[in-house]
Amino acid sequence: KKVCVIGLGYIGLSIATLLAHYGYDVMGVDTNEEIVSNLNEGKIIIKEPYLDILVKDVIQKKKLKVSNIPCEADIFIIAVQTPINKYKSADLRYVISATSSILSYLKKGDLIILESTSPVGTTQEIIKPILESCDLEVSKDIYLGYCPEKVYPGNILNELVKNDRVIGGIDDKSSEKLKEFYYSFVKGNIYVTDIKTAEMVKLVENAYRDVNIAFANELLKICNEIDLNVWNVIKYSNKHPRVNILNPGPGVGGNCLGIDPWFIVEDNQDLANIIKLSRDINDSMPYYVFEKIEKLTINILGLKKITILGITYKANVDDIRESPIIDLIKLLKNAGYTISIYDPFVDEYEFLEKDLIKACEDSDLVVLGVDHTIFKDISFKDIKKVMKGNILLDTRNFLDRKEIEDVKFIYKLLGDN
Ligand code: SAJ
Repeated sequence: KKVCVIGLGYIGLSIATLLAHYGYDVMGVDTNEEIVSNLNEGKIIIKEPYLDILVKDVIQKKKLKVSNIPCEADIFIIAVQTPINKYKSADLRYVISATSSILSYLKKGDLIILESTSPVGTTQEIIKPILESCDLEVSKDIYLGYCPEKVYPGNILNELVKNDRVIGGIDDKSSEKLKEFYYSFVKGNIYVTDIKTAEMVKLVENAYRDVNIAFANELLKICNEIDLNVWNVIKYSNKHPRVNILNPGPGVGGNCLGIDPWFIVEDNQDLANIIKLSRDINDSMPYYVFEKIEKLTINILGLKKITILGITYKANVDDIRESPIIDLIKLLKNAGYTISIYDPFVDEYEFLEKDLIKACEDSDLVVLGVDHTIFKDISFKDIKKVMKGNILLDTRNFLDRKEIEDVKFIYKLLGDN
């Protein structure tokens, strides 16, 4: 069977590659010429474990082809981004143009799947009318469904296969076709429900995680005020069999948790209170870290240099989209701090140094922004030698306090006074 995947970001490229690996003839489509030409040469700019090896293999075997225009296929998967605009409202232009782009390639019997995380109602109210603007009728000539991805960046290829799916078809036949298709490569369970429920479930999963993290961040602020170590409070609370609080930190980033909850808020302004407040609490964290840095450096005279270790939105990925550390850097920059950054996952960014020691030269304060596993190997003794100051702020409770203090750093954990 032929599959055409529209959108070759983290999700689209991964699913296209996996399907090609499972024997489908796949056409991956992206309007970005650079992505297409790079992939055609077997080059991939996304850093995701094993993806580069698999992409090279399926491109070489010609099971995956890449182009900037779609082609005829039996199954079309739409996996483009659904960002929010400055009013926190879903920007569906990519979903709309992706759907429009396949119209002239559709034929009777085709199955169209929306995988992009979308506001409730998108498949029925936006995608269906566009598909029917050609002379094919949904449910009679072509089939339509929603199947969001639930993969975890850093472990995408594994989770694409292993995770359970909650999917919805526009009618029974569509659901049947969706189920058959996903069972051809998914090893998890596939639960079939109606489209709107499937759309809402995807939003709820990420909103749930966002609310839980906001709770942890609120606890951090409270514990700071009453001089308690929030990390211990959470650790011991989680010993209860029915309590599972996530980690506080410098804020919530990425393309999912900081965006998807707004799709619920937008459509339910009067009711979505906790969800909206949680977004605001999580968005306040970079400013909270900034204020902490101001306090820690208040007695330093003249230019103040801050070194940031890690700027991606979370550990062990290369993605800096919506990263709270990027927000922190903007605040520091506006306040006149000299900044240098060390993040081996990132190839290019203002203030980025390729060498850790160089990044720390003459620095007054080092901030651990992201808990990349490789940061465990850093020699803080070497860093200390080249620094002007001696303060280290750990925003993730990742480093070993004793080890850091042994080399004469003042170790501050986010939440400490
Ligand atoms: N974070 C915390 N504290 C925590 C966990 C995370 O502050 O305890 C922060 C991270 O540092 C990061 C942000 O939250 O900035 C988001 O990270 P994440 O670990 O929640 O995961 P994502 O955004 O990479 O992936 C999420 C996952 N959703 C859920 O687990 C419910 C993934 O399964 C989804 O497929 C993905 O969103 C998506 O594409 O929607």
